[in-house]
Amino acid sequence: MKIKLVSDSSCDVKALPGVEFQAVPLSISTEERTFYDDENLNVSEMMDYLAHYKSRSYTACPSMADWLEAFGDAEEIYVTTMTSNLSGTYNSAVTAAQQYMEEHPGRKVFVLDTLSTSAEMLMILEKIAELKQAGCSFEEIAQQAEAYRKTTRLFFAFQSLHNFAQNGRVPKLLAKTIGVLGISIIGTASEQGTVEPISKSRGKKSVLNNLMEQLKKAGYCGGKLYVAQAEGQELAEEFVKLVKTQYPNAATKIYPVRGLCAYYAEKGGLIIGCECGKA
Ligand code: X90
Repeated sequence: MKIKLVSDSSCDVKALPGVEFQAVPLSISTEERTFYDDENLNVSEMMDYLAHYKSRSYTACPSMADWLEAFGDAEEIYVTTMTSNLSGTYNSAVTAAQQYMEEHPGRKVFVLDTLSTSAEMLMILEKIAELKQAGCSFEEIAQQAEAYRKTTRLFFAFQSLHNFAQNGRVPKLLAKTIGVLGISIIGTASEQGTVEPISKSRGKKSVLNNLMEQLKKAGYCGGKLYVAQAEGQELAEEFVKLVKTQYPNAATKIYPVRGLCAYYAEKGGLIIGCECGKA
């Protein structure tokens, strides 16, 4: 049986060990250029270009055809998408899944709206891979992936919300209050899958301590913790160091974001996925 895991490119990885996997690119555009968030994208070149670009920029979700192409000829497909409350990605995946199953009776596609993205979505994908390798059935995996999603959380620390505001995904007024005086915003993915600001912090130390505090409040107590960073490697390392001093056994990982998350996280942004153990 041919099995495949598929997600949109906001998962920030290109491969998953031990399973067949494909990430479907979103795109990032200005009036002059379009960047596809695929294997060939040079993320730092895109970030430099955008930092100097003064006019409007925007993003677009994958089309139904993009999803169908990624499904290929697999018989059992597990799809994760970023939150349906900020993007059309989930809807296009569902439409593709319906068409795929109609055209190929007997094949199965499970589409999970993660109501999140990035590091939390990667943790869910890894869970699905783990369940498959443990021999779970399609129905068991669907049900357990949904249950696992409820135990994970996503937090972020961003130095700017300019691109979020420009695209109408957070209020313009909120974006104006940060980015000006070296202030960072800390926030989370809400239960509805929207951006929920928590607090503002000034200075590295205060950002890191504040983040740690929020994680603990959410029930974090040393589980898996992934940090996806947008040109914020140093800050990410300091954060993981802080986590490790309190939870030496935490399974942590730091890695660079791909294009879509780079666009929204902006320079210096951190996106943190973690197991919080609460359903
Ligand atoms: O359809 C599109 O054009 C894509 C829109 C994407 C909007 C969200 C991107 C999030 C990127 C930031 C993580 C922190 C906030 C998460 C809230 C769910 C990364």
